[in-house]
Amino acid sequence: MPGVIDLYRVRGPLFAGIEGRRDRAVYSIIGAPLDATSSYRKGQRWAPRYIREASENIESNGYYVRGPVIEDLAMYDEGDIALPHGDAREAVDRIERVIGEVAGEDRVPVVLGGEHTITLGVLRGLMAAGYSPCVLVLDAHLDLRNDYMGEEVSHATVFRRVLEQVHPDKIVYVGVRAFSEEEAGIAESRGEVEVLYSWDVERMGPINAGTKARLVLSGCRHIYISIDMDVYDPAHAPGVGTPEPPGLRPREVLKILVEAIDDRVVGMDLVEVTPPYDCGGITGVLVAKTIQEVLLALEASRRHRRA
Ligand SMILES: [Mn+2]
Repeated sequence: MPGVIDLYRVRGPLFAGIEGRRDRAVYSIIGAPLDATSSYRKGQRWAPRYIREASENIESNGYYVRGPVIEDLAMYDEGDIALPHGDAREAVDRIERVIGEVAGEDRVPVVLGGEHTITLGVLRGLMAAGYSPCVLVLDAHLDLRNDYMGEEVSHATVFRRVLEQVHPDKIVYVGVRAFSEEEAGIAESRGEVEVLYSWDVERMGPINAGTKARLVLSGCRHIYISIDMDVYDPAHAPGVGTPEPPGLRPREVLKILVEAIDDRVVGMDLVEVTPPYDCGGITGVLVAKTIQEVLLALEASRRHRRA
């Protein structure tokens, strides 16, 4: 029987306000507060707490996903990984070790960044746990430079390192609209990379774009999702490290996601939220809503498979 303390105690912020139980968890919420290499706006290290706080203050039902609500999910909020602020390589190594353990215990890591560089550590951790997932990336950028200002492990190079060191079965980008010539060349020359540019999404509409992404992922045994919040138009997500107008609208992004994904997802990250540059909490509530809609889509897919 719950005591008075359970009625009146407040702990947190915790993702969606849910403390959860680790021994029963399917999803592990983990913060990776890194902003070591941010080239324009810094402050991604403040994002995990900011996202949790916003997530405690939105409603728990889905927008496109009907049925499950967020309280139905077996979630556990692990807290944040302690990361050194000036050392991206050491941070990536620590993330790899933590995620390797979480995935090895059969939980799906839901990682709150942090700059985009953290994705390299999460994917390495999943590989250490025996997964070789396809990767669905929502991002305004390709992040395929070989180095950025001499740094090889950086938010601007993260998927070049992923291609070299992690070898996913396939990478599918959605919403890309900003890249250098070098990056476009890499994307074109690698057979495992598919790009649905922002203008493709505009032409096809979100349902067809989601269906296209699903088709590309159809042969994949496992899927990893990386969502850079700058995929949204800066009007909807101003609090990001490198905003790039014009971008996708919230209903487009959510529709694409729910069309494209299912319970083959073994991990995800939400990156580049930069609270000091947010306005009125817009980016905070949108990132919380995005995570929630994805988790509900995965839960609906699990239920459908069991039925
Ligand atoms: Mn980006």
